[in-house]
Amino acid sequence: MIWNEKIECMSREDMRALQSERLIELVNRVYNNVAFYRHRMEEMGVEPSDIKSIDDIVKLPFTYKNDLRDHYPFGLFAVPMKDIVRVHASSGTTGKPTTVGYTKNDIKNWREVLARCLTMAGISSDDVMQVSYGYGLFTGGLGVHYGAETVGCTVIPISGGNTRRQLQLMSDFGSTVLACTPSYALHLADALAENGYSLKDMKLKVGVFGAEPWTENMRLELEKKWGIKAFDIYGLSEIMGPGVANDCIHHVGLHVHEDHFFPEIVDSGTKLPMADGEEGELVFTTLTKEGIPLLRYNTRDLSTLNRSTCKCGRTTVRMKKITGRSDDMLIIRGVNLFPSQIEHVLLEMGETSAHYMLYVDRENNLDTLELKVELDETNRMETIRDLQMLSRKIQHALNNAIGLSVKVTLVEPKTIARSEGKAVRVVDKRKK
Ligand code: DLL
Repeated sequence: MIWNEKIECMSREDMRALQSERLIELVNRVYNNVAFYRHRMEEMGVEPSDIKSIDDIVKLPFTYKNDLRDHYPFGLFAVPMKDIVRVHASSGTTGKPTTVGYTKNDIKNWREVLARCLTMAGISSDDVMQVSYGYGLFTGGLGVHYGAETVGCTVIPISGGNTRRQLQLMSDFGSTVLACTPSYALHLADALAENGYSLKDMKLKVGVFGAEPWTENMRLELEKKWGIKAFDIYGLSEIMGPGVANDCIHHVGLHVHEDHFFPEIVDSGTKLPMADGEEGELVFTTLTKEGIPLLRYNTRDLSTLNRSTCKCGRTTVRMKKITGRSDDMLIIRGVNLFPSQIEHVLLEMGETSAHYMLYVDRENNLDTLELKVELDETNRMETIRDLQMLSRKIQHALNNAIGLSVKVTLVEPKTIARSEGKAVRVVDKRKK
Protein backbone atom coordinates (compact mmCIF):
# COMPACT_ATOMS: atom_id res chain seq x y z
CA MET A 1 0.00 0.00 0.00
CA ILE A 2 1.13 3.51 -0.81
CA TRP A 3 -0.52 6.38 1.10
CA ASN A 4 -0.04 9.10 -1.55
CA GLU A 5 0.80 7.44 -4.83
CA LYS A 6 0.63 10.66 -6.80
CA ILE A 7 3.52 12.16 -4.82
CA GLU A 8 5.43 9.08 -3.75
CA CYS A 9 5.61 7.68 -7.29
CA MET A 10 5.89 10.98 -9.15
CA SER A 11 8.35 11.17 -12.04
CA ARG A 12 11.65 12.81 -11.14
CA GLU A 13 10.86 15.57 -13.61
CA ASP A 14 7.49 16.40 -12.06
CA MET A 15 9.01 16.27 -8.58
CA ARG A 16 11.68 18.77 -9.58
CA ALA A 17 9.02 21.07 -11.03
CA LEU A 18 7.02 20.86 -7.81
CA GLN A 19 10.13 21.49 -5.71
CA SER A 20 11.14 24.46 -7.88
CA GLU A 21 7.72 26.03 -7.55
CA ARG A 22 7.74 25.52 -3.78
CA LEU A 23 11.30 26.80 -3.32
CA ILE A 24 10.57 30.03 -5.18
CA GLU A 25 7.52 30.64 -3.01
CA LEU A 26 9.44 29.73 0.17
CA VAL A 27 12.35 32.06 -0.55
CA ASN A 28 9.99 34.99 -1.08
CA ARG A 29 8.21 34.14 2.14
CA VAL A 30 11.30 33.95 4.33
CA TYR A 31 12.87 37.00 2.69
CA ASN A 32 9.79 39.06 3.51
CA ASN A 33 8.98 37.62 6.93
CA VAL A 34 12.19 36.53 8.65
CA ALA A 35 14.76 39.28 9.29
CA PHE A 36 17.50 36.68 9.84
CA TYR A 37 17.15 35.27 6.31
CA ARG A 38 16.74 38.67 4.68
CA HIS A 39 20.03 39.78 6.27
CA ARG A 40 21.81 36.55 5.35
CA MET A 41 20.67 36.81 1.75
CA GLU A 42 21.61 40.48 1.57
CA GLU A 43 25.08 39.67 2.92
CA MET A 44 25.47 37.06 0.19
CA GLY A 45 24.09 39.38 -2.47
CA VAL A 46 21.20 37.04 -3.30
CA GLU A 47 17.69 38.22 -4.04
CA PRO A 48 14.52 36.15 -4.21
CA SER A 49 14.41 36.77 -7.98
CA ASP A 50 17.76 34.90 -8.32
CA ILE A 51 16.00 31.68 -7.35
CA LYS A 52 14.40 30.33 -10.51
CA SER A 53 14.49 26.58 -9.91
CA ILE A 54 15.47 24.00 -7.33
CA ASP A 55 19.01 24.02 -8.81
CA ASP A 56 19.46 27.53 -7.44
CA ILE A 57 19.18 26.23 -3.89
CA VAL A 58 23.00 26.24 -3.70
CA LYS A 59 22.90 30.05 -3.80
CA LEU A 60 21.04 30.17 -0.50
CA PRO A 61 22.54 30.45 2.99
CA PHE A 62 22.84 27.50 5.37
CA THR A 63 21.13 27.39 8.76
CA TYR A 64 22.67 25.80 11.86
CA LYS A 65 21.36 24.76 15.27
CA ASN A 66 23.17 27.78 16.71
CA ASP A 67 21.07 30.11 14.57
CA LEU A 68 17.96 28.76 16.26
CA ARG A 69 19.59 29.18 19.64
CA ASP A 70 20.66 32.74 18.86
CA HIS A 71 17.07 33.61 18.00
CA TYR A 72 15.57 31.79 20.98
CA PRO A 73 12.72 31.33 21.48
CA PHE A 74 10.66 32.48 18.49
CA GLY A 75 12.96 34.76 16.46
CA LEU A 76 12.94 32.61 13.31
CA PHE A 77 9.18 32.16 13.19
CA ALA A 78 7.74 33.41 9.91
CA VAL A 79 4.15 33.97 11.03
CA PRO A 80 2.54 35.89 13.90
CA MET A 81 2.10 33.89 17.12
CA LYS A 82 -1.66 33.84 16.64
CA ASP A 83 -1.09 31.48 13.71
CA ILE A 84 1.14 29.11 15.72
CA VAL A 85 -0.91 26.26 17.16
CA ARG A 86 1.87 24.16 18.70
CA VAL A 87 5.41 24.54 20.00
CA HIS A 88 7.99 21.79 20.50
CA ALA A 89 11.58 22.02 21.72
CA SER A 90 14.78 20.02 21.86
CA SER A 91 18.21 20.43 23.40
CA GLY A 92 20.55 23.12 22.15
CA THR A 93 24.30 23.31 22.61
CA THR A 94 24.05 25.17 25.93
CA GLY A 95 21.28 25.68 28.44
CA LYS A 96 18.75 26.95 25.92
CA PRO A 97 16.58 24.56 23.93
CA THR A 98 15.81 25.06 20.25
CA THR A 99 12.15 25.89 19.79
CA VAL A 100 9.99 25.19 16.78
CA GLY A 101 6.44 26.29 15.99
CA TYR A 102 3.73 24.80 13.79
CA THR A 103 0.77 26.38 12.03
CA LYS A 104 -2.43 24.40 11.43
CA ASN A 105 -1.19 23.68 7.95
CA ASP A 106 2.18 22.43 9.26
CA ILE A 107 0.36 19.97 11.54
CA LYS A 108 -1.71 18.82 8.55
CA ASN A 109 1.47 18.20 6.52
CA TRP A 110 3.11 16.46 9.46
CA ARG A 111 0.16 14.07 9.70
CA GLU A 112 0.41 13.46 5.96
CA VAL A 113 4.12 12.55 5.96
CA LEU A 114 3.69 10.37 9.03
CA ALA A 115 0.78 8.59 7.37
CA ARG A 116 3.05 7.88 4.39
CA CYS A 117 5.76 6.49 6.72
CA LEU A 118 3.39 4.24 8.62
CA THR A 119 1.74 2.96 5.45
CA MET A 120 5.22 2.18 4.11
CA ALA A 121 5.67 -0.06 7.15
CA GLY A 122 2.44 -1.89 6.31
CA ILE A 123 0.46 -0.24 9.12
CA SER A 124 -3.28 0.39 8.61
CA SER A 125 -6.54 1.05 10.43
CA ASP A 126 -6.49 -2.62 11.50
CA ASP A 127 -3.56 -1.90 13.81
CA VAL A 128 -3.30 -1.05 17.49
CA MET A 129 -0.28 1.20 17.95
CA GLN A 130 1.50 1.61 21.25
CA VAL A 131 3.28 4.96 21.09
CA SER A 132 6.14 4.72 23.57
CA TYR A 133 8.03 7.78 22.39
CA GLY A 134 7.95 10.58 24.95
CA TYR A 135 4.97 12.92 24.76
CA GLY A 136 5.60 16.57 25.57
CA LEU A 137 8.12 19.02 24.20
CA PHE A 138 9.87 16.16 22.38
CA THR A 139 8.32 15.70 18.93
CA GLY A 140 8.33 11.88 19.01
CA GLY A 141 5.12 11.08 20.91
CA LEU A 142 2.68 13.61 19.50
CA GLY A 143 4.17 13.45 16.01
CA VAL A 144 3.73 9.71 15.61
CA HIS A 145 0.40 9.87 17.45
CA TYR A 146 -1.24 12.22 14.95
CA GLY A 147 0.07 10.21 12.02
CA ALA A 148 -1.25 6.97 13.50
CA GLU A 149 -4.68 8.53 13.98
CA THR A 150 -4.59 9.75 10.39
CA VAL A 151 -4.18 6.21 9.05
CA GLY A 152 -6.91 5.16 11.49
CA CYS A 153 -4.93 3.04 13.95
CA THR A 154 -6.18 2.56 17.49
CA VAL A 155 -3.57 4.60 19.35
CA ILE A 156 -2.32 3.86 22.87
CA PRO A 157 -0.55 7.07 23.96
CA ILE A 158 1.44 5.45 26.76
CA SER A 159 4.58 7.62 26.28
CA GLY A 160 8.03 6.42 27.39
CA GLY A 161 9.18 4.56 30.49
CA ASN A 162 7.54 2.23 32.99
CA THR A 163 8.56 -1.05 31.42
CA ARG A 164 6.18 -3.24 33.42
CA ARG A 165 3.16 -1.21 32.37
CA GLN A 166 4.34 -1.14 28.75
CA LEU A 167 4.35 -4.94 28.68
CA GLN A 168 1.09 -5.25 30.55
CA LEU A 169 -0.80 -2.96 28.17
CA MET A 170 0.90 -4.49 25.16
CA SER A 171 -0.50 -7.83 26.22
CA ASP A 172 -3.92 -6.67 27.51
CA PHE A 173 -4.69 -4.27 24.63
CA GLY A 174 -3.16 -6.48 21.96
CA SER A 175 -0.79 -3.87 20.49
CA THR A 176 0.24 -4.82 16.97
CA VAL A 177 2.69 -1.94 16.48
CA LEU A 178 5.32 -0.60 18.84
CA ALA A 179 6.75 2.87 18.24
CA CYS A 180 9.80 3.77 20.37
CA THR A 181 13.57 4.09 20.22
CA PRO A 182 15.37 0.91 19.08
CA SER A 183 17.27 0.69 22.38
CA TYR A 184 14.02 0.81 24.34
CA ALA A 185 12.50 -1.86 22.08
CA LEU A 186 15.47 -4.08 22.88
CA HIS A 187 15.12 -3.36 26.59
CA LEU A 188 11.41 -4.24 26.48
CA ALA A 189 12.17 -7.51 24.68
CA ASP A 190 14.71 -8.49 27.30
CA ALA A 191 12.29 -7.58 30.10
CA LEU A 192 9.55 -9.93 28.85
CA ALA A 193 10.52 -13.03 30.82
CA GLU A 194 11.34 -11.32 34.11
CA ASN A 195 7.89 -9.71 34.02
CA GLY A 196 6.20 -13.03 33.46
CA TYR A 197 5.48 -12.65 29.74
CA SER A 198 6.49 -14.50 26.62
CA LEU A 199 6.08 -13.65 22.93
CA LYS A 200 2.93 -15.80 22.91
CA ASP A 201 1.18 -13.18 25.06
CA MET A 202 1.87 -10.47 22.48
CA LYS A 203 0.35 -9.67 19.09
CA LEU A 204 3.15 -7.36 17.98
CA LYS A 205 3.81 -7.40 14.20
CA VAL A 206 5.64 -4.16 13.42
CA GLY A 207 8.13 -1.82 15.08
CA VAL A 208 8.58 1.84 14.09
CA PHE A 209 11.92 2.67 15.61
CA GLY A 210 14.02 5.83 15.41
CA ALA A 211 15.16 9.02 17.16
CA GLU A 212 18.68 7.59 17.60
CA PRO A 213 21.26 5.89 15.37
CA TRP A 214 21.03 2.11 15.06
CA THR A 215 22.59 -0.40 12.74
CA GLU A 216 21.12 -2.84 10.26
CA ASN A 217 22.28 -5.63 12.59
CA MET A 218 20.30 -4.14 15.42
CA ARG A 219 17.26 -4.02 13.13
CA LEU A 220 17.61 -7.73 12.39
CA GLU A 221 18.15 -8.48 16.07
CA LEU A 222 14.92 -6.67 17.00
CA GLU A 223 13.02 -8.49 14.28
CA LYS A 224 14.25 -11.80 15.68
CA LYS A 225 13.68 -11.00 19.34
CA TRP A 226 10.14 -9.75 18.83
CA GLY A 227 9.19 -11.81 15.77
CA ILE A 228 8.24 -8.57 13.98
CA LYS A 229 9.13 -6.43 10.98
CA ALA A 230 11.21 -3.45 12.13
CA PHE A 231 11.29 -0.10 10.30
CA ASP A 232 13.53 2.93 10.62
CA ILE A 233 11.88 6.32 11.05
CA TYR A 234 14.01 9.44 10.83
CA GLY A 235 13.38 13.05 11.63
CA LEU A 236 14.43 16.04 13.66
CA SER A 237 12.56 18.77 15.48
CA GLU A 238 14.02 21.60 13.43
CA ILE A 239 12.66 20.15 10.20
CA MET A 240 9.37 18.73 11.55
CA GLY A 241 9.95 15.90 14.01
CA PRO A 242 9.60 12.19 13.16
CA GLY A 243 8.45 11.51 9.61
CA VAL A 244 11.06 13.24 7.46
CA ALA A 245 11.95 9.80 6.06
CA ASN A 246 11.22 6.10 6.62
CA ASP A 247 12.30 2.83 5.06
CA CYS A 248 9.97 0.54 3.11
CA ILE A 249 9.83 -3.28 3.18
CA HIS A 250 13.03 -3.46 1.10
CA HIS A 251 15.09 -1.57 3.71
CA VAL A 252 17.47 -0.08 1.15
CA GLY A 253 17.63 3.45 2.53
CA LEU A 254 14.89 5.69 3.84
CA HIS A 255 12.42 7.40 1.47
CA VAL A 256 12.57 11.15 2.06
CA HIS A 257 9.29 13.06 1.70
CA GLU A 258 11.07 15.37 -0.65
CA ASP A 259 8.02 17.35 -1.72
CA HIS A 260 8.18 18.82 1.81
CA PHE A 261 11.83 18.35 2.84
CA PHE A 262 14.42 18.87 0.12
CA PRO A 263 17.64 17.00 0.99
CA GLU A 264 21.21 17.79 -0.04
CA ILE A 265 24.53 16.27 0.96
CA VAL A 266 27.42 18.65 1.58
CA ASP A 267 31.06 18.16 2.43
CA SER A 268 31.53 18.59 6.18
CA GLY A 269 34.62 20.76 5.65
CA THR A 270 33.96 22.87 2.57
CA LYS A 271 30.14 22.75 2.76
CA LEU A 272 30.11 22.26 -1.01
CA PRO A 273 27.39 20.05 -2.51
CA MET A 274 28.34 16.40 -3.05
CA ALA A 275 27.17 13.98 -5.70
CA ASP A 276 24.62 11.22 -5.09
CA GLY A 277 26.30 8.27 -3.41
CA GLU A 278 28.96 10.38 -1.68
CA GLU A 279 28.82 10.59 2.09
CA GLY A 280 28.54 13.95 3.80
CA GLU A 281 26.34 16.12 6.00
CA LEU A 282 22.65 15.90 5.39
CA VAL A 283 21.00 19.27 4.78
CA PHE A 284 17.26 19.93 4.51
CA THR A 285 15.19 22.82 3.20
CA THR A 286 11.60 22.82 4.43
CA LEU A 287 9.73 23.49 1.20
CA THR A 288 6.26 23.92 2.69
CA LYS A 289 6.69 24.76 6.36
CA GLU A 290 5.01 27.98 7.54
CA GLY A 291 5.75 28.27 11.29
CA ILE A 292 9.53 28.07 11.14
CA PRO A 293 10.64 27.48 7.57
CA LEU A 294 14.36 26.73 7.31
CA LEU A 295 16.71 27.13 4.36
CA ARG A 296 19.43 24.51 4.03
CA TYR A 297 19.40 23.36 7.65
CA ASN A 298 22.57 21.41 8.37
CA THR A 299 21.54 18.40 10.46
CA ARG A 300 25.15 17.24 11.02
CA ASP A 301 23.86 13.72 10.38
CA LEU A 302 26.03 11.79 7.93
CA SER A 303 24.38 10.01 5.02
CA THR A 304 24.28 9.57 1.24
CA LEU A 305 21.45 10.03 -1.29
CA ASN A 306 20.14 7.62 -3.90
CA ARG A 307 17.69 8.82 -6.56
CA SER A 308 17.00 5.51 -8.28
CA THR A 309 13.49 4.05 -8.26
CA CYS A 310 12.96 1.61 -5.40
CA LYS A 311 11.63 -1.93 -5.85
CA CYS A 312 8.52 -0.82 -3.94
CA GLY A 313 7.68 1.53 -6.82
CA ARG A 314 8.33 4.74 -4.94
CA THR A 315 10.49 7.26 -6.79
CA THR A 316 11.29 9.50 -3.83
CA VAL A 317 14.97 9.96 -3.06
CA ARG A 318 16.36 7.60 -0.44
CA MET A 319 18.87 8.53 2.27
CA LYS A 320 21.17 5.88 3.64
CA LYS A 321 20.59 4.86 7.25
CA ILE A 322 22.41 7.46 9.34
CA THR A 323 26.01 6.38 9.91
CA GLY A 324 27.00 9.00 12.48
CA ARG A 325 27.27 12.71 13.06
CA SER A 326 29.87 15.31 12.18
CA ASP A 327 29.60 16.97 15.59
CA ASP A 328 29.82 15.67 19.15
CA MET A 329 26.10 15.42 19.88
CA LEU A 330 25.22 12.30 21.85
CA ILE A 331 21.79 10.74 21.93
CA ILE A 332 21.06 9.26 25.34
CA ARG A 333 17.74 7.54 25.88
CA GLY A 334 16.46 9.55 22.94
CA VAL A 335 17.59 12.85 24.49
CA ASN A 336 20.07 14.92 22.50
CA LEU A 337 23.06 15.95 24.56
CA PHE A 338 26.11 18.02 23.76
CA PRO A 339 29.08 17.65 26.15
CA SER A 340 29.16 21.46 26.19
CA GLN A 341 25.84 21.45 28.07
CA ILE A 342 27.50 19.57 30.93
CA GLU A 343 30.42 21.96 30.88
CA HIS A 344 28.04 24.90 30.96
CA VAL A 345 26.34 23.59 34.12
CA LEU A 346 29.66 22.83 35.86
CA LEU A 347 31.09 26.24 35.09
CA GLU A 348 27.92 27.96 36.17
CA MET A 349 28.04 26.16 39.51
CA GLY A 350 31.73 26.94 39.88
CA GLU A 351 32.28 24.39 42.66
CA THR A 352 34.48 21.94 40.80
CA SER A 353 37.22 22.24 38.22
CA ALA A 354 36.23 22.20 34.55
CA HIS A 355 38.03 18.88 33.94
CA TYR A 356 35.52 16.19 33.33
CA MET A 357 34.87 12.98 31.41
CA LEU A 358 31.58 11.51 30.33
CA TYR A 359 31.14 7.76 30.21
CA VAL A 360 28.23 6.50 28.18
CA ASP A 361 27.32 2.85 28.39
CA ARG A 362 24.38 0.55 27.92
CA GLU A 363 23.05 -1.63 30.73
CA ASN A 364 20.10 -3.93 30.03
CA ASN A 365 19.87 -2.07 26.73
CA LEU A 366 19.29 1.26 28.43
CA ASP A 367 21.80 4.06 28.06
CA THR A 368 23.63 5.12 31.20
CA LEU A 369 25.61 8.29 31.72
CA GLU A 370 28.34 8.86 34.26
CA LEU A 371 30.17 12.12 34.82
CA LYS A 372 33.58 12.09 36.46
CA VAL A 373 34.61 15.55 37.49
CA GLU A 374 37.73 16.75 39.27
CA LEU A 375 37.45 18.61 42.52
CA ASP A 376 38.80 22.13 42.49
CA GLU A 377 42.24 22.30 44.14
CA THR A 378 41.33 25.44 46.04
CA ASN A 379 38.07 24.03 47.30
CA ARG A 380 39.15 20.92 49.20
CA MET A 381 36.27 18.99 50.63
CA GLU A 382 36.77 17.94 54.23
CA THR A 383 34.23 15.22 54.82
CA ILE A 384 32.47 12.47 52.92
CA ARG A 385 29.23 14.24 53.67
CA ASP A 386 30.50 17.38 51.88
CA LEU A 387 31.40 15.27 48.89
CA GLN A 388 28.05 13.56 48.81
CA MET A 389 26.25 16.85 49.03
CA LEU A 390 28.25 18.31 46.19
CA SER A 391 27.71 15.34 43.90
CA ARG A 392 23.99 15.41 44.64
CA LYS A 393 23.89 19.10 43.89
CA ILE A 394 25.60 18.55 40.53
CA GLN A 395 23.28 15.68 39.76
CA HIS A 396 20.28 17.86 40.48
CA ALA A 397 21.56 20.76 38.38
CA LEU A 398 22.26 18.42 35.46
CA ASN A 399 18.86 16.84 35.71
CA ASN A 400 17.26 20.27 35.61
CA ALA A 401 19.34 21.42 32.67
CA ILE A 402 19.29 18.37 30.42
CA GLY A 403 16.47 16.20 31.74
CA LEU A 404 18.67 13.14 32.20
CA SER A 405 19.77 11.42 35.36
CA VAL A 406 23.54 11.32 35.53
CA LYS A 407 25.71 9.38 37.94
CA VAL A 408 28.22 11.89 39.31
CA THR A 409 31.61 10.78 40.62
CA LEU A 410 33.96 13.33 42.12
CA VAL A 411 37.65 12.61 41.66
CA GLU A 412 40.90 14.09 42.98
CA PRO A 413 42.41 17.08 41.14
CA LYS A 414 44.69 16.19 38.19
CA THR A 415 43.49 12.61 37.89
CA ILE A 416 41.65 12.97 34.59
CA ALA A 417 44.00 12.45 31.66
CA ARG A 418 44.84 15.68 29.81
CA SER A 419 44.86 15.65 26.08
CA GLU A 420 47.46 17.37 23.97
CA GLY A 421 45.20 18.14 21.09
CA LYS A 422 41.44 18.30 21.10
CA ALA A 423 40.04 17.40 24.49
CA VAL A 424 38.55 13.93 24.63
CA ARG A 425 35.63 14.26 26.97
CA VAL A 426 33.43 11.37 26.02
CA VAL A 427 33.97 7.65 26.26
CA ASP A 428 31.07 6.02 24.48
CA LYS A 429 31.20 2.32 25.27
CA ARG A 430 27.94 1.66 23.44
CA LYS A 431 29.76 1.61 20.13
CA LYS A 432 30.30 -1.95 19.05
O1 DLL B 1 14.47 12.50 17.47
C1 DLL B 1 12.57 13.09 16.11
C2 DLL B 1 12.16 11.66 16.05
C3 DLL B 1 11.27 11.18 16.99
C4 DLL B 1 12.61 10.84 15.04
C5 DLL B 1 10.84 9.87 16.92
C6 DLL B 1 12.19 9.53 14.94
C7 DLL B 1 11.31 9.04 15.88
P1 DLL B 1 15.32 15.37 17.74
O2 DLL B 1 15.15 15.13 19.20
O3 DLL B 1 15.36 16.78 17.26
O4 DLL B 1 14.17 14.70 16.93
O5 DLL B 1 16.66 14.62 17.30
C8 DLL B 1 17.06 14.62 15.96
O6 DLL B 1 18.12 12.46 16.23
O7 DLL B 1 19.40 14.80 13.85
C9 DLL B 1 19.56 12.41 14.37
O8 DLL B 1 20.86 12.68 14.83
C10 DLL B 1 18.83 11.55 15.39
N1 DLL B 1 17.86 10.64 14.75
C11 DLL B 1 16.53 10.78 14.64
N2 DLL B 1 16.00 9.70 13.99
C12 DLL B 1 17.05 8.89 13.67
C13 DLL B 1 17.17 7.64 12.99
C14 DLL B 1 13.82 13.37 16.92
N3 DLL B 1 16.13 6.98 12.52
C15 DLL B 1 18.32 13.82 15.78
N4 DLL B 1 18.42 7.14 12.83
C16 DLL B 1 18.71 13.66 14.33
C17 DLL B 1 19.51 7.80 13.30
C18 DLL B 1 18.23 9.50 14.15
N5 DLL B 1 19.44 8.96 13.96
